[in-house]
Amino acid sequence: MSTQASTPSPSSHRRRRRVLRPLPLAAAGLLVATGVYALPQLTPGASAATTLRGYADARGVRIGTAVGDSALTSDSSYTAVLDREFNSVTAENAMKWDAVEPTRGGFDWAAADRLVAHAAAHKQGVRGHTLVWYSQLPSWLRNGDFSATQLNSILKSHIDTEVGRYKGRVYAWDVVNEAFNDDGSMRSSLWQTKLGTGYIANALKWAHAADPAARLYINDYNIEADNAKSDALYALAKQLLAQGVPLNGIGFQSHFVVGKLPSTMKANLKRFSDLGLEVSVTELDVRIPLPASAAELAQQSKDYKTASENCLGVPRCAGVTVWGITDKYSWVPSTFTGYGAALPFDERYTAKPAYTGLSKGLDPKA
Ligand code: G2I
Repeated sequence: MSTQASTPSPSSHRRRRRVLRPLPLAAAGLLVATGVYALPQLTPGASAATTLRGYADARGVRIGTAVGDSALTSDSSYTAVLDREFNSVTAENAMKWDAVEPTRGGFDWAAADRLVAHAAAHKQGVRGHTLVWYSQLPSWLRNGDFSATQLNSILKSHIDTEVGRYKGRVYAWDVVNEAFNDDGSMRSSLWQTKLGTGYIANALKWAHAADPAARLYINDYNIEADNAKSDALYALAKQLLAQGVPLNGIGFQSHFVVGKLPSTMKANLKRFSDLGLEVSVTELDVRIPLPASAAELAQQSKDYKTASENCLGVPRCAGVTVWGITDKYSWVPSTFTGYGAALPFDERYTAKPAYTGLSKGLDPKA
């Protein structure tokens, strides 16, 4: 059984045989030039070694954060920390279906474009989140009563358009998000019900055709431990790879409760890495029952360190993304009543012990 509390519902066709983590930065540049491997915009020396991004740059990995559009556009304290500490960004909501295609064929790229432009200006890579999900679908799509044929072509056209728009500017996509139930069965969704599990392979193939260099992920929560859900995903990933489907990585969201990191996390990530897949921690946060005590903040620091080490200690770990910078804007308190304080910075942008824990987890010399 998972030790995590479950997250409530809110919320080249072959695998590449490279080892990501120890790749020297000079070699990374060379491979980018040859088109074999795209790890864009890592900028060694661009940031002080003692920032999160300084440590991550030195290791050739990503330290990312989810970014909300309102904070990006209205809070200069927020952007100062964002640009000092992170070499990767994920749109917290701006690239989801309801945000980009609110009416059929009517696209609104304003917020997504803002983030992609900000990232380019600050030498940050972009993780795209997310193309196929059961949640945050616009009402025209949810209520459209489309046939399987229509839905298939709607999905293809959405993926072609969104991935195509950001071709070369998004280094990895969460193509499929949260496709499984905790017991390992497929989650009931518009896609699963109308199209069957084959929608996953199709989505990956379409995304690959739209941007062959982007790393294509399946992303989920409660798969950090060795459990029924991660077993089911492992079986699917193995099958997709055997079929030559362009799956490049698995995203482990990692929404944890303080003191309850699964003890099997590292071994579990390693078994996916052993398949030749990249692994990434994509949405890390560690929530605490409020008010947080000094002991809980100290434990949270250890949890951030352990979670990042659990990924970076595995071959093919591409990096760690936290699901927000500051407790000021975290999704946690509105979803888990009585919990909060889940992120590395407090509401006033003071670094918490968790920041130090995350730094230690990233530090190549630690
Ligand atoms: O729920 C946490 C995350 C779980 N994994 C997938 C992620 O995409 C998900 O992110 C959260 C965002 O952090 C929230 O900000 O996804 C939620 C939606 O499922 C986001 O919340 C929504 C609010 O529920 C809406 O009321 C709001 O309109 O954000 C929307 C845009 O601000």
